[in-house]
Amino acid sequence: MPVVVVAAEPGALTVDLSRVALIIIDMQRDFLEPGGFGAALGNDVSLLARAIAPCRRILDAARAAGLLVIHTREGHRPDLSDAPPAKVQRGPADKRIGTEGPMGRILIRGEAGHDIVPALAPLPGEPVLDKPGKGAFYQTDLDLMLRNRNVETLLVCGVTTEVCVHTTVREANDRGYRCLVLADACASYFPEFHEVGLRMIAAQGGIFGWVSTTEKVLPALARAGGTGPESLRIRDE
Ligand code: TIU
Repeated sequence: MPVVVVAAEPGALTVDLSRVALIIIDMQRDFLEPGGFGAALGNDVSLLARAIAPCRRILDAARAAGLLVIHTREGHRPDLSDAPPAKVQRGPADKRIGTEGPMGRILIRGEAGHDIVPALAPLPGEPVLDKPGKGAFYQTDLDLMLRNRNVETLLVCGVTTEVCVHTTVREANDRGYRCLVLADACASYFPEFHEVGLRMIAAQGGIFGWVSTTEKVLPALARAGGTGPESLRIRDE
């Protein structure tokens, strides 16, 4: 697999494509469609739709390049035994985690709302990681999966930028992974939080990681198949 250089903030990042994984955070109906957890929190869920097409483009490219693709879902066991009371006991009583909504029980594994949106449905063999918290490392085997495959760089996309994406990037950064966050493939219910969240990642010399776009990363991934621009290649291994 080639080593490529990707344009990013705060500076270009050299990426060994043999050690990259794509992680798509929580692109679930519960966050993106009316009647789910995002809506129960009082949000305009339509704001997240803009991330679907860029996520799909990077997903297709990652699959074509043979990268490890990991999908995450935030949610809880039907008996709520893994849901902290402090998380459940928020908001109006009829719109809390575990209550019935139009897509089934809110944020509960196995319910329709917990599913990943059809455009980004995982393929057989792609790990789907169920997480009880905002961060994808908390109480999951993600770190083990990445270390077993010698992953050093994470391409990160999904929702929401300042909540589950940010928490995951912070967790990954502390564990020694290099995170390359794809701005257009992330979204927030609060556009200003999206913008500031991304700036927080790249500020101070990249205090949490790097920020780029699908447009900049796609040609680099194409190098894995030998078709991307030669100018992006540092060396083939
Ligand atoms: N509320 C909000 O912005 N996000 C979440 O609750 N979870 C995720 O970000 N996935």
